[in-house]
Amino acid sequence: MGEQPYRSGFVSLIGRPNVGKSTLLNAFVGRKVAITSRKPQTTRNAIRGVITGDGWQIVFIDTPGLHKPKTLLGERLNDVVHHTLREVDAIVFMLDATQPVGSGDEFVARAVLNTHTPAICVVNKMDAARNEQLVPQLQAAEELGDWKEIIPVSAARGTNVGRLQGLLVEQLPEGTQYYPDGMVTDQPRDVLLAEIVREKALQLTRQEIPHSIAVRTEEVIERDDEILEIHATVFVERESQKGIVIGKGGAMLKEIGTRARQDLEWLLGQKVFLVLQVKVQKDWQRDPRALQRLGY
Ligand SMILES: Nc1nc2c(ncn2[C@@H]2O[C@H](COP(=O)(O)OP(=O)(O)OP(=O)(O)O)[C@@H](O)[C@H]2O)c(=O)[nH]1
Ligand SMILES: [Mg+2]
Repeated sequence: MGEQPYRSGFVSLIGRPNVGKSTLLNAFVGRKVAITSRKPQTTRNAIRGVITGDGWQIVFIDTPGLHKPKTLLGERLNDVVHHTLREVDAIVFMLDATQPVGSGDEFVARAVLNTHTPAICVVNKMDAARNEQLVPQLQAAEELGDWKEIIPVSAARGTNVGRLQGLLVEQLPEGTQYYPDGMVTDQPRDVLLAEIVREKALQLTRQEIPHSIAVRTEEVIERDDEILEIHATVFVERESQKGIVIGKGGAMLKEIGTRARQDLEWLLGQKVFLVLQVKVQKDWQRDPRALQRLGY
């Protein structure tokens, strides 16, 4: 018997907003590389997460939820999805087990099937669905398209994530190892820092504010006392939003900072001193130059 060839490839996670794509990415790599939240359109960039096994490597590409765009930012997010769809070896198409399959899912399914790339359908959040809900959902998934497999998963609990990984490895072509052993993401550190701050801001704000928030890391200082000093700016679109994000007597901004610092210290294994400021960048979601400056 000859040696097994090395298998490797790119797999994108696709679905409408909030189905759990980023949660699944984190479950695969075993670390937070993508932020998650209950608010739709959390993810704004194609984030790579890598898992390396014995004789294989999967490079996952988490994508923004595909949706009907209302702003230039929304259009950009959809462009990111369509772009990644063209360059992957396999696709994980995701549905939410707790939500009826609707036109949003049909729209995404069509985009996936049009690529003629092997696609596995994941029905996520099985932990939150009753059996009477899950069975018809799996049937609805089958009617949506011609999937290689349909598998119920709980990204939050890790149920069936290993099985899904095995199915994906089978789809990979022969290839080379793209990333060194142990590397789980190519996301620059400064981007991850800003994203963690944005995640906390999303958790603590509501209505239109989560969509209006962008965060940029301004400066990171490795201090002599081993503390990592991070300066970041939270951008909002209007003066009124600035007041809300800062909060009464600065309480909101302080809470965002405390939560972010705790996560960052845990992620980096280092003490962190986090300095946040809030700035208005008027209507940045619709402004091409502002989008560019904010990395979108
Ligand atoms: N109960 C349950 N909740 C989940 C599961 N997976 C994700 N969630 C929750 O669903 C919400 C959305 O998860 P995300 O991972 O941010 O979803 P997403 O598809 O990346 O969303 P966008 O980036 O906005 O497109 C979060 O509140 C998650 O905690 C799961 O398996 N079970
Ligand atoms: Mg996401």
